[in-house]
Amino acid sequence: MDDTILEERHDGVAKLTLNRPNKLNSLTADMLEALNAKLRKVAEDEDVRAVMLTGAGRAFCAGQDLNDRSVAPGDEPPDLGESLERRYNPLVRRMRRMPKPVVVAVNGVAAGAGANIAFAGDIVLAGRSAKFVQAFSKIGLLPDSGGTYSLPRSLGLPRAMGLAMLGEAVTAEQAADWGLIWAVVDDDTLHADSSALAASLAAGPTAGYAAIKTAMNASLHNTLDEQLDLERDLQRTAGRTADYREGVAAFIEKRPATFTGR
Ligand code: T3D
Repeated sequence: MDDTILEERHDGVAKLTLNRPNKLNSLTADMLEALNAKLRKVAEDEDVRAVMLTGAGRAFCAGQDLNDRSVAPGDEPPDLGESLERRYNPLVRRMRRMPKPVVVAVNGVAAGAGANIAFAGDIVLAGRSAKFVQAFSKIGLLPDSGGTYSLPRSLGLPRAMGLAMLGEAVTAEQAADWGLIWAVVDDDTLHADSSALAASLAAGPTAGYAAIKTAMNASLHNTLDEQLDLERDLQRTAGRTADYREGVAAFIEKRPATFTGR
């Protein structure tokens, strides 16, 4: 049985754990396919109202497993474009388009695609000892898994370019200061804090969160007029949900809302 991606369920949360700790959870083709399959399943499962992604051991993820990329002299090099097209790009699209919140708990180093997969989460918490490395330039590559999309937008071009070219590690504190992640917490409490956050999101207005994701992600390339139109359309749909009705009723009755995700 393949156990490189562990799945647990609690409180409406599907927790997925990258599980190859002795190789810093670096990603093989099988692992990426297993992760894609699990994300596809949880996206469709109405009992899952939030997703949490983390790593086992001392790392979150060291990116592509480079043992699978070593080429003997004279051999054909691997087609990295195909690897991205078939496995990494679908993964990033699935996270960004997942119609429910994705919490990423970065428990240690996140390097190469591992860093950019973390940044594809909606809310990223990192343990104080975690670090982020755009390791690609060290092996002659450019940031992938959405890195060249998300980094300039989060950081501006000068910092994005510096990280991509220099491949220097960014500490968790610096990542939070620079706006790459939501927050830093103590290593000891990362798991509990991330699980509690994911559980609280899973008890929230799921359809509203999906609309927030759609609007926020679209804003990165839309004009103001396009964005205003999109907000109008999404708000029309949100205004017809049971959760909106419940949220308003709870406010008026001065009680906590009980959201069902519908
Ligand atoms: O190829 C495609 O399909 C295209 C897509 C590409 C996406 C990418 O992600 S390309 C970038 C690949 N990742 C890297 O270049 C990062 C390589 N790793 C590192 O730079 C360092 O390991 C870290 C900065 C992540 C951590 O450093 P450190 O000193 O804490 O640990 P370490 O000693 O280097 O690694 C511990 C073990 O994990 C070691 O194995 P060993 O010697 O104990 O048996 C090391 O070889 C292994 N490991 C770490 N990263 C990878 C890896 N094994 C395979 N692939 C890795 N990426």
